[in-house]
Amino acid sequence: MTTDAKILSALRANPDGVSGAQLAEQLAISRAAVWARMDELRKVGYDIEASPHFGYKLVSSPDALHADDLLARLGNTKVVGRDIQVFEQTTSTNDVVERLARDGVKEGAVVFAESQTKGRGRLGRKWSSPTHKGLWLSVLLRPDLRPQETTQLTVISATALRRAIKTVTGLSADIKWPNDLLLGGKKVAGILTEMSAETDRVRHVIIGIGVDVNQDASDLPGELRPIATSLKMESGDEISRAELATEVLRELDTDYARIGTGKFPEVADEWEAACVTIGRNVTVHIGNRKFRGRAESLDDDGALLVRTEHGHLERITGGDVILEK
Ligand code: BT5
Repeated sequence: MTTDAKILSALRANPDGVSGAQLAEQLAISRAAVWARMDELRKVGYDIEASPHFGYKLVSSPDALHADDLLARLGNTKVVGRDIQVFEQTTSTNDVVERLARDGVKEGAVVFAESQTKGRGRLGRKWSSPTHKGLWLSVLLRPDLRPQETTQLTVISATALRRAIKTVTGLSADIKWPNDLLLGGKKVAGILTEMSAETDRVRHVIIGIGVDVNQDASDLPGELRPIATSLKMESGDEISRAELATEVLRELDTDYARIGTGKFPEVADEWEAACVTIGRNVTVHIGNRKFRGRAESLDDDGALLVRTEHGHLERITGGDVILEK
């Protein structure tokens, strides 16, 4: 953890205040250095009171995402969030993480951007990423999985994201296979899983997560208004993006560990219970191919099993699954 992350951690652990002397001792730096760091933190929007009596006290945190703050809030995780970077703007956080992956960075690295100029969905679609309104992040993983098992990672991302949203807002999102979270039938989050693999071995996987957090209806592009929503629009409250971001990473770390210890079936059960696709009649589009059927369940790799009109069981790992009315 950086010095700033340690300071923010200590301030959060001591809501009534912590003395400069105590902080200096804990961090093995001088009291003047503590004072200088507090000044820097104030410049990026932290409201920190200083009194001779109570020492330093954190009054409020800015809405902007700040890597040190996220690290401090997250504390120790097994893998996800070992390293966090925040960019004010980037093309796509998945591109940034792709470069980290090629540079050999360890799994668990996370990149957030306050806005993306080329945020993308699957199949080259655009992802709207307005500044400071949502969470736009990507996570680098190097799982011990075969390429065909990586759908498991989209599944765990959806369950992790769903729990994080529930904890922070109280809202229960529905999951639509494979990568959408819906509130009131409208999309509030999407997941883009990109993989680099050899024939039978995954090199790395990038999980891109987009969550619409504090948009008002007027922040949504016209074409998205009928189909998208935000946590603020659904709950009526402005949501702390830093708190949600921390919770998402913590839950993802938990579910990633569940995969590593052979507990994917447990996650799959949780996913199925929240899924609006299972048990529904669907139309499946894969490239130029289109067929109808009934979504039955997830298999052990996380693929969707669809019983076609002709009675065959099809295993779906990509494409679009449209729910019929
Ligand atoms: C997805 O694709 O849902 C995956 C979205 C992943 C976005 C994250 S943000 C961080 C990381 N960096 C990236 O560049 N991407 C990831 P898909 O299922 O193909 O859905 C795309 C469709 O969702 C679009 O065609 C629109 O109809 C709709 N859409 C676009 N922006 C949206 C938004 N902000 N909220 C809800 N729906 C949106």
